[in-house]
Amino acid sequence: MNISSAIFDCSAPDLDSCPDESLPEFAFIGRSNVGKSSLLNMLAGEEGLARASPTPGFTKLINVFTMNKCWRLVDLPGYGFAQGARKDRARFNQTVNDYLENRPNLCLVFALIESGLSPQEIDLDFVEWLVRHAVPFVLVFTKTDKVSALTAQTNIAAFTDRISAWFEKPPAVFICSAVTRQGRQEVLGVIDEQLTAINAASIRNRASAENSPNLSLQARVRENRKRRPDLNRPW
Ligand SMILES: Nc1nc2c(ncn2[C@@H]2O[C@H](COP(=O)(O)OP(=O)(O)OP(=O)(O)O)[C@@H](O)[C@H]2O)c(=O)[nH]1
Ligand SMILES: [Mg+2]
Repeated sequence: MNISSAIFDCSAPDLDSCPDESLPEFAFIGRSNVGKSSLLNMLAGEEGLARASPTPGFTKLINVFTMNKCWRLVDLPGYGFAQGARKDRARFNQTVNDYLENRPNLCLVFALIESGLSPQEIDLDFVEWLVRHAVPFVLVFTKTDKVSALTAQTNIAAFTDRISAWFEKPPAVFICSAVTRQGRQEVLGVIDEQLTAINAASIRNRASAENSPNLSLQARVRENRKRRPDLNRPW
C-alpha cells in the first residue's frame, strides 16, 4: 500500500473529544519510549508528523492522523511512565482504556514491544489486558536496528512463548525499525487487508439488504473482527 496523504487531525484529551467514527482506525500502544510515534512517522513516510522524543511519556494525548483520506492512525500515550500503584500498571490510563474498549471504529491495535529487551512483566500484563478485553491486536517488535538479529529473535521467541497459553492461535508478529524502515510494507499490508475486509463486508451487506441502510462503520468493524481468525482470539 502507498501512503499518498498523511494529515494530522487532532490531539484528543479523552474519547469524547476524538473525531467522528466515520473512518476505520488503527492504534499504536506500548510502553513509553518504545517507539510508537516513530513507527507512525515511518509508516506515513513523514518525519515529524507525530512528535517523537527520547523523553519517556512524551505523547500525552490521543493523536489522530488521517491517511489517504480514508483511514486513520492513532498515536496513544504510552504506559509504564506515570507513577502509580503496581497493581494499577495495566490500568495505566483511563483515557487509553476508554479508547481501546469503547471506540467502535477501532479495527486493530499494534502492541509495540522493544526487541532488545527480554519479556517485561508490564508488557505481558498489558497484552493480557488486551486479550481479556477482546481487543484485536498484533505484536510489533521495535528498534531492531539497535540489537543483533539473534538477540531480537531470542527476545521475540521468549515473549511469544510467555503468552502462548492465552491463545488458540497466537497473534501475528511484526519486526520493525523506524531507522531502517524494516517491517514497513508488512505493517501496511495488514492494514490493507483489514480495509479490504471491511469494504467486502460492506458490499456483501449492501447486496443482501436492499431495503435497509448500509451497514454502519461500527457494524462493519464488528463483522470484520469476527472474520479474522488469523489474528488473535481470546481463550
Ligand atoms: N534506534 C532506534 N531508535 C528509535 C526507533 N524508534 C524510536 N526510536 C527512538 O526512541 C525514542 C522514543 O521514540 P518515540 O517514538 O517518541 O516513542 P513513543 O513510544 O512514542 O514514546 P512516548 O510518546 O513517550 O510514549 C526516540 O528517541 C526515538 O528516536 C527505532 O526503530 N530505532
Ligand atoms: Mg509518542
